[in-house]
Amino acid sequence: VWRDGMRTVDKDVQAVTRSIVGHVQTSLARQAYNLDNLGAYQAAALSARDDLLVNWNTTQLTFTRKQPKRAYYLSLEFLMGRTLDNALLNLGLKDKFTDGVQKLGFNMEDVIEQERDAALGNGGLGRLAACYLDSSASQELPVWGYGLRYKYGIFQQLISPQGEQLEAPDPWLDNQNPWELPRLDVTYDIRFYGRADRLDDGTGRAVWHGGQEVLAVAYDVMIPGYDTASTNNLRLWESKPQRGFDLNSFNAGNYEGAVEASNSASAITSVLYPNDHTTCAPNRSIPIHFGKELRLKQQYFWTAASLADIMRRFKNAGKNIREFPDFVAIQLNDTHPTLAIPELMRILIDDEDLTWDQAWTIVTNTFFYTNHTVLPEALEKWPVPLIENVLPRHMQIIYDISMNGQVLLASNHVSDIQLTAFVEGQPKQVRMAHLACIGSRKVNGVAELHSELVQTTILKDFVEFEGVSKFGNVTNGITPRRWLDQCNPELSALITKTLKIEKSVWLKDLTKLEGLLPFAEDKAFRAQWSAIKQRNKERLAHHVQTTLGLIIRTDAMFDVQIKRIHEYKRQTLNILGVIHRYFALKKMTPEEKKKVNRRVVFFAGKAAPAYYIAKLTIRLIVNVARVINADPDTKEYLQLYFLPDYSVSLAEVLIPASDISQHISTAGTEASGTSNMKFCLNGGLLLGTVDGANIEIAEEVGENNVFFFGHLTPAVEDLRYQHLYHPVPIEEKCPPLAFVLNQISAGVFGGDGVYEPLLNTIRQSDYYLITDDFDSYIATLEMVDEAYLDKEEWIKKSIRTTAKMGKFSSDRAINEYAESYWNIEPVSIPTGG
Ligand code: 26V
Repeated sequence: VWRDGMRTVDKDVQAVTRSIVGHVQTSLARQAYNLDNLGAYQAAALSARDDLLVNWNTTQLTFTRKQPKRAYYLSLEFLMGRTLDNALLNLGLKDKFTDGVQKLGFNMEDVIEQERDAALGNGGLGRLAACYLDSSASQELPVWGYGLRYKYGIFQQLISPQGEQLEAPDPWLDNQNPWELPRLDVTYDIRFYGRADRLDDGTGRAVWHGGQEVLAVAYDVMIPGYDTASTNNLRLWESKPQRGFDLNSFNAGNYEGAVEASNSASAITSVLYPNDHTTCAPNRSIPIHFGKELRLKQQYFWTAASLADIMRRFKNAGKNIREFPDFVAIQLNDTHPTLAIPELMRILIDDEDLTWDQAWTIVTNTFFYTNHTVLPEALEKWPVPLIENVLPRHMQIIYDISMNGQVLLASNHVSDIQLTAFVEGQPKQVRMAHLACIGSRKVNGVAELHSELVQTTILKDFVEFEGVSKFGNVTNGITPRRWLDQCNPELSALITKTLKIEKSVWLKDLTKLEGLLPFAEDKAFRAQWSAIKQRNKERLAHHVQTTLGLIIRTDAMFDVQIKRIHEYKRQTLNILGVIHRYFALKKMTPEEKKKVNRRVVFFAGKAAPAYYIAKLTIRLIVNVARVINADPDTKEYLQLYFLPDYSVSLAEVLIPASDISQHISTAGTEASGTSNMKFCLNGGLLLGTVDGANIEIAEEVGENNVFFFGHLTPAVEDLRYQHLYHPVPIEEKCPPLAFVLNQISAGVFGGDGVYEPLLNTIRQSDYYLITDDFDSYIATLEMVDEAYLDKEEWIKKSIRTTAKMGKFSSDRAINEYAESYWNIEPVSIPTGG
């Protein structure tokens, strides 16, 4: 029996237990009576997978039959987190499975916790890709993801007794992965190095030959939509040596040579690169060359395999190559897949015999490019000699694209020929954002302010040249399925009860949350709302106690900053604020302290392994925590924790427990932010700068429900200029901050001078404007305290915030891409399997 296109009601609890026990015996080859939690998880996952597979098959069959235009989301990162809970909720089977595993003697929460996160991403960019896959499937849009199947995801973070970050590999595939389907029959040969010889037949074609060939093998991950049978696909590539690789060396007795060739092929998809926002060392002077070639090979391996696969599917449909853009849209998630542009040119010219102009028309109608940062150190540039060596044919094509752009310019009487000369510098480098821009149909940023900055800074020349209509904005979004229903089940249930509509209605149209607004005035409702927040704090405290052995008080405001550690995100501003508060508390009389708002401050986040200043920031936080939490004068009023190994599943516990969260980047630096949306959706208030999506959140929830501080974007450049040419000593500019810095230097938090390089970034050029924003930050923190002490008013703000978050559903965002960019439409999937 199917309901609304879903197979749910038919499957009773008995059928669930039967299926799970069946998998215990036949798939796991174990006995049900001595099963542990891990075994129960594996069997439950395999059972859920059976249900997903039925829907997945129907969906793919429908696409093959109907041949709709499809969109492909190319992303080097997909930060999926855990799958079981999400799959069961989307299938509508959570309750049945909860009962079923209980009948077998297990607790569902413990079973769910056995799953390791799929952590194939660094942060916001990768998690955004995961949210977009959920929304695409939920809205029955024909969208496939393409990425890499890294053997090791983002490193595991350990904190040493000194407070240093240590990195350990993340062997996430060690327990087998029930969510992937190896497609050993879907493979492509990918070439590297060798030579590209232009044919002298006047066609511009070339032959690329020799070098190394590596095999790409497909692994498919099912992406279930919510409350629909529609189940999309995420295809991840693994690199392997070709069969019969280097047989010559092997036969000649050169076993080492043969093994080396094999290792170098497997190396391509062995590990996710952990440094987001840095293509070179963060001190902006020492470029890191180490590993650059492997990263380029990752990018090409993945784009070439994906394009070959897309092309094969297109051709199987029997269409003419000129119709390619009518059936295929390809979204470039940042510049990482930009090589797809010269690669498609290569296929069309060298393999399909098209002319340059014919090929260019197809390419520029197929690709769409999303920019995710304007920070100069994060913009990808590849040295020409490196590309020439690894991808000789692509370097020729890139030069041709650059030259053609310039011919066009000259014929348009544009004087500044430099414009599209995106191969520039000494040594020569290719600016990938420029290549992505010129090769795409449209370009977008990820929040209003950011999209504006893209058009006025890094791609300014292209706006003049190509017209502003090529450029747009799609403000990021988050899936309310994972980021409310799954992570905060009690709040989800209260919302459903209060709105008096089915859960599936508001989860698919999040603007329905506005119906909560009148209940902000309802005292009994407020009591329920705040009781849930309290239980979520206790759930977090329990989690921290069982995993870290720390006792956290829950009768305090929970203040959270969780994100990658980076100077521009200003965790330093936060920790300096904490230290300031600590000394203020130390000076208070017992009477004064009684009026203080109790605070527990949480940090979590990873630092890129080579990012020295970010690692020092972690060390400072950990050591300040050690002092503050042990100080009998203050520990009742202020606690501080750095929770190690931040992940999607840790976020799912932290976010629902937060009263306030901090998003305090220097204005103009955070493209959007997405955790800001997650906190607000869960009724946490926002303390932030006028940056990224914070601005649009404030527009929605009203400025009186957020806490804003700090200088605005237009002031930033001037302030930096002042720092360099008219520096004012901190003692004069900001005495409270000078005091805090001096205490750290004096060793109050230990360290024996280790923090000096971190402190000097502030004392010297202060690129991220800590000295300019500190006073308004402290003043705003005091306003937050005051507001929190008025409990009823605070809860009202919390309810109003959740109620106005409808805009930030990733369903809205993905619809904007589908309609205004890709031109694709939903395909309804027949029920029945
Ligand atoms: C850049 C690089 C540079 C080369 C080495 C590896 C690597 C890996 C990732 C990146 C991407 C940096 C851009 C990024 O992650 N941007 C974030 O995107 C989020 C989703 O749009 C957005 O919410 C954040 O504000 C933005 O920082």
